[in-house]
This record gives sequence, C-alpha cells and structure tokens, in this order.
Amino acid sequence: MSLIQIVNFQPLGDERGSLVALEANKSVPFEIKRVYYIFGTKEGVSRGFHAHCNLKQVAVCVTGSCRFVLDNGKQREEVLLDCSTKGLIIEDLTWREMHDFSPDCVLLVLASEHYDENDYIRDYNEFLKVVNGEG
Ligand code: T46
Repeated sequence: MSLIQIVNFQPLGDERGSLVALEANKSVPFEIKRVYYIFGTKEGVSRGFHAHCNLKQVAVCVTGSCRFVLDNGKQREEVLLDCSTKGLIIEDLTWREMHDFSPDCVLLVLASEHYDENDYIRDYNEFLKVVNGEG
C-alpha cells in the first residue's frame, strides 16, 4: 500500500473566485485540534525530519508548492504538493521531510492533537527502533 494518501477537496468556486471548505470528520478524517501554517521558507531550506508517535495531520499547499517525503521505516515515497485542493494525509509513526519550497509556498497543516514536543521523534535511528518494535 502506498504511503501517499491524497484527499481531494472539492473546490466551491464561482465567478468570483475559489473557495475550499475543510471539515473535521468529513474531508479531514479526524477531529481538528490545531491548525498551523508554514510560510516564508528560505530558498534551499528543508524542514521536518521527524515523526510523531500519536498525531494525524493533513497538509495542503494553499499557495505555491513543496515536496514531501514520507517514510515508514520500510518504504520511502515522495509527492509534490502543488495544488490548493490536494491534501496529504500523514499518519502516526511516519517520518516526514519537506523540501523544495517555492518562494510563495504557504503550507497549511491540520492536526489531530495539540502541540506536544514529547510526541516528536527527531532521530531517524530512534524512529527505526520504534517502528521495528525495539524502542
Ligand atoms: C510536521 C511538519 C509538517 C509550536 O510551538 N507549535 C506548533 O504547533 C508547531 C507545529 C511548532 N511549534 C514550534 C516548535 C519549534 O520550536 O515551532 C518551531 C518549529 O517547529 P518544527 O521545527 O517542528 O517545524 P517543522 O516545519 O520541522 O515541522 C512542522 C511540525 O512541527 C510537524 O509536526 O509534521 O511541520
């Protein structure tokens, strides 16, 4: 099964322009407890390089683009997020990296839990131990 799970949001545009509505337990498959957005990423900068123990997220580039790498310790796959109607579902225990941010990129992220630094696994070898049941 692919690590790349995309949810396509229905554009509700009309002659005035575009609108996308994101609703918990509908287009977003969990209760939303937190929303954050990443913007102004400097040229050549990559972000992420961590996994979460207990956090589901949906990421969407509302403007611009960036490339996501997802890794579950066995498979490593990538996807270009370049469309404001395309959301990437990121499950628990998935290593993520974000690369190639366009200068105009605004990456919106909807999260199933409040911020908790203790939920982060920031060391790749530790991540491998956890997913292989050795952690
Ligand atoms: C993820 C990817 C897609 C907070 O205080 N509250 C928050 O809700 C978040 C997300 C971050 N922070 C603080 C923690 C750090 O001091 O903001 C700083 C930057 O966070 P971080 O280095 O984790 O950012 P990214 O871009 O590497 O990762 C973020 C999310 O943290 C992460 O959960 O999945 O975006």
